[in-house]
Amino acid sequence: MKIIFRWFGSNDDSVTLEQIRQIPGKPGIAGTLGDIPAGEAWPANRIDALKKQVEDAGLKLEVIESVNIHDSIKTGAPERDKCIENYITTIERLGSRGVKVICYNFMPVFDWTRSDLYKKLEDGSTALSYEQKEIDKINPENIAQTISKGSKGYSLPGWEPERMSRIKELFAAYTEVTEEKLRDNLKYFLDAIIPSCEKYDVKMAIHPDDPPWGIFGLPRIVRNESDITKLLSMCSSPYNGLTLCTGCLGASTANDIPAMIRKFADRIHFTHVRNIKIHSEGDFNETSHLSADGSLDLYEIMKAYYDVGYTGYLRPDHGRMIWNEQARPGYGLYDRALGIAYINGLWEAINKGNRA
Ligand code: DNO
Repeated sequence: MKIIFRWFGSNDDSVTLEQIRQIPGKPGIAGTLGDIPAGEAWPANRIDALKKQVEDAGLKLEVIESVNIHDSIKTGAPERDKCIENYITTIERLGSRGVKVICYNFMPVFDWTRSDLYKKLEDGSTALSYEQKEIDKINPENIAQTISKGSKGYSLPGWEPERMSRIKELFAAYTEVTEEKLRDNLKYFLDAIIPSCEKYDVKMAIHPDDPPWGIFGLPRIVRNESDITKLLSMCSSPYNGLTLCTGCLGASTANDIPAMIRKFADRIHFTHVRNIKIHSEGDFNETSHLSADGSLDLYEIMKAYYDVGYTGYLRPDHGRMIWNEQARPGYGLYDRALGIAYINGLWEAINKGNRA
């Protein structure tokens, strides 16, 4: 496996490349150009500048998280063909500069959703949390304001103010989009882009819906094993793959993460490894990565990756805010660096134990 660290760029991240370089094992970077609106082609000079910046810091840029999908592609609106053409241009530009994996999602309107970005845990740290009854109280038009206000000035991935200002319009665009249509639209997108992915050796890695159940009446199609089986079989190229996010899928007790890793092994190109504490179905908060702190067994997860001979990319995911760090919710340095140290420890122990 190749360990990497998500980095939002020098204007949008409190963590620096120099800090990342000092994390044990010197992870690579999952980078992005977050200011380029979904639907536009990423300019070659911007990609070059990002790559140079990462490489000048002694790190590698082989994963992009994310190249976002324009809503017209998800709803099947007429502008989708232009947006897909631009997406292909982005794939070609990224691939010819050494990018191997693009992480993306196909969630309507919102990326991940939480009811609290700073839930106080009993040790005084804070973490992202999700309580269904709080979500049910919210008019989705206001959740955008609530979430961005709570983010202490950081723009949140998938919650960009420009998109959220069009939220009414976006909801309206999805009224006719059933799960079946959304799936057809994903297939249309994949059929169009995968030949370029194959040519430029760029693997697509879809991120599951977070949380992995329906919210606000919007359709969802990447929630569980059956959804994933459908999406992988709708386009059988290995370039149509997964970002297996343990904490995201793991929020539903019906999802057995080690079993999913074993089942989908050859199509997992990227994994987010994190832990969550489930209080009851539909209510959870994020925790440190440690198995004992949450509901997921990280040893069993890493063992499954070891057993399938995982060689893809892995990153720690959402950390808590600890030691008074001020950072983008979920994306501080300290708790994610602890996560990497722990994951490396599990991996080394599994590896050496296996040889004994
Ligand atoms: C949350 C992330 C997601 C992920 C996107 C991929 O923190 O895991 O925002 O990057 O869903 O497009």
